[in-house]
Amino acid sequence: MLEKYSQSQIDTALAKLNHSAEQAWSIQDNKLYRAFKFTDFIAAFGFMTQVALLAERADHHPEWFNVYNKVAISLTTHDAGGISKRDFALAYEISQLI
Ligand code: H2B
Repeated sequence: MLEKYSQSQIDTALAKLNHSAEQAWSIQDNKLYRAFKFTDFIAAFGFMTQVALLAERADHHPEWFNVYNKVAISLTTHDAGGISKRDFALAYEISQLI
């Protein structure tokens, strides 16, 4: 069973994650959240396909929302009842796609 991160662990990991990110990840509703905007639906869906492959490989899956060229991703660890290192690991890999 994975340990949920404390507030100070979240703050530290978030600062590290956002170090080189243009659009920052933030905490929304106790989840690790980031919104992405693409040129069109095909670009957005292509990104989602890449994220799906990462998620399946990690056995860690996003809650997400898509309309046309917008994708919003929320990450949480159900097993831990909060945000864990698995969310930050996937968020980092997602950031690398951009
Ligand atoms: N994804 C996310 N975001 N959180 C989880 O706790 C989680 C998951 N658990 N994907 C995984 C699947 C679990 O249900 C399987 C059995 O490993």
